[in-house]
Amino acid sequence: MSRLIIISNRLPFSIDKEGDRMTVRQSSGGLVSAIKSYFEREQGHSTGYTHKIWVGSMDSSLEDWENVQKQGNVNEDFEIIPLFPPKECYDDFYNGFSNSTLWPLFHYFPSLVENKKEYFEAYKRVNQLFADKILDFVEPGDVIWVHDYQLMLLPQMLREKLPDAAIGFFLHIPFPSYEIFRLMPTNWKKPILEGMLGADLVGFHTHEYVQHFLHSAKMILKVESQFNNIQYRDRLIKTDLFPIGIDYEKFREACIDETVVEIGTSLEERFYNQKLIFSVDRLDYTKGLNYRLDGFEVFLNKYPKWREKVVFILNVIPSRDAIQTYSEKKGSIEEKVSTINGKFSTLHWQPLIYRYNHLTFEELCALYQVADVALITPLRDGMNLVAKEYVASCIDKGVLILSELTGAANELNEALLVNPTDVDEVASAIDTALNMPLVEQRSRLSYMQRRLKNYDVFKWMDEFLDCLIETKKEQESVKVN
Ligand code: GDG
Repeated sequence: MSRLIIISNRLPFSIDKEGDRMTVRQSSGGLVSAIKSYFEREQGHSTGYTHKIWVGSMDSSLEDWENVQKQGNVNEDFEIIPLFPPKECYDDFYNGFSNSTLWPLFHYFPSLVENKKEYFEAYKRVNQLFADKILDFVEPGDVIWVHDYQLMLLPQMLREKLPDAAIGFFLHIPFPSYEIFRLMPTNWKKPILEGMLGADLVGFHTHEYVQHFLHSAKMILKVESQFNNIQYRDRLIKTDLFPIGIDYEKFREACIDETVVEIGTSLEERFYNQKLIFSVDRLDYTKGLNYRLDGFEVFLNKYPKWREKVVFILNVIPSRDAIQTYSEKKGSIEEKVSTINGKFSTLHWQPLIYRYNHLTFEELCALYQVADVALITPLRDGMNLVAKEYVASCIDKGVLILSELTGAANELNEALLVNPTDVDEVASAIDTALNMPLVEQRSRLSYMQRRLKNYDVFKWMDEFLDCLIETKKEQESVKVN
């Protein structure tokens, strides 16, 4: 049995320091919850890996990390190997190249892209630090799985030193069309594609992202593909779609959790006789929050019969506030929220409840359960797990309004799919959702729930890892023949 090494930019927790007291705070986020669920799954399942290791960077010092370990505050089902990149270069790597160059470009916001040489230099440097760290402890037979856009150069850096290792790479965000990808300077886009092709298996959420990647590889690196397989530098590399799932049972079990039920009941009492619309997103321009608020405003204007009968709970999670575009976004959302509330509120009713804070897992599940409608309308999203979690959490009612520009829209066809920039369409979808008979709601939910149950996060990880091992075998048989 081999060891599984997961590599992501961040570890699944961070350290909070209050004087001498250190506490470990679990991070939220799609990648973290997916892999943690998989690692924690032991009862009745076998992951097939005897030893699991998670490598990621920490924003605390080595000293804090050692203290937290001494205090026995880290109690995970896997070994943790932290990396401490120097602060000055981490900033250009993370806020710079990762989130001001790659993120806007890959989400089709080319006007927000900042192309700065020092950002790319820092990106290379941090990817190399990850490579050096892994090369320190990797052993023959280890299976290496690199995650996401912050580490696109890493597979090739590892391949140079580990020609036979099993290396997988998964991109959690969209891979854009060639016409967008080619906007990146040549001396960056080539190493990025080559970096990804250092892996044996390159995975994406959707068929479109796979095709976009293959097209860019063909146009930029002149490599041909056949049935999603690429022959590059004498190596066979596979690409395929692996749409990430959720821990379906965890959300179903939360439906009967005492705390979740308690919070849900108090929400129902508070909003007695009113319909609830809910959304939760990181604060990000890709999430389409301004358009969503415009859509809600048009809805209140066009369908006045719903005034005083509907409340929209908009929960926004603080994110990347060191980047100017993000901090500006916060101001414009808050302005719009207060305009809508100022315009439509009565003495007894306020249409929007806006929160800028994290929710506990129990609060999140309770909101999923009591919400009559989830309004999830990103302008682009690799997948969007919130949509899947909402559907999984609905018991006997619930309508999902989902942007057709999310990866999740491919699987959740029974949702009301909308173009997120078409505010009239969003407004009319809200009205349709609120009027939808319960029988139809349940029927749509049951189709989607069946799909989410069958292809959950465990299946996602198993399929990716099995495919990686199969690819290694195929490479061997090609060599022998
Ligand atoms: C990438 C891609 C892709 C959110 N707020 C709270 C909270 N969450 C949890 C949700 C969900 C996760 O965070 C967010 O899921 P996303 O799908 O939006 O993923 P990201 O991590 O932002 O990003 C995305 C994903 O990777 C997976 O491949 O779907 O397209 O951008 O699990 O439940 N959890 C708690 N409190 C919150 O306030 N407890």
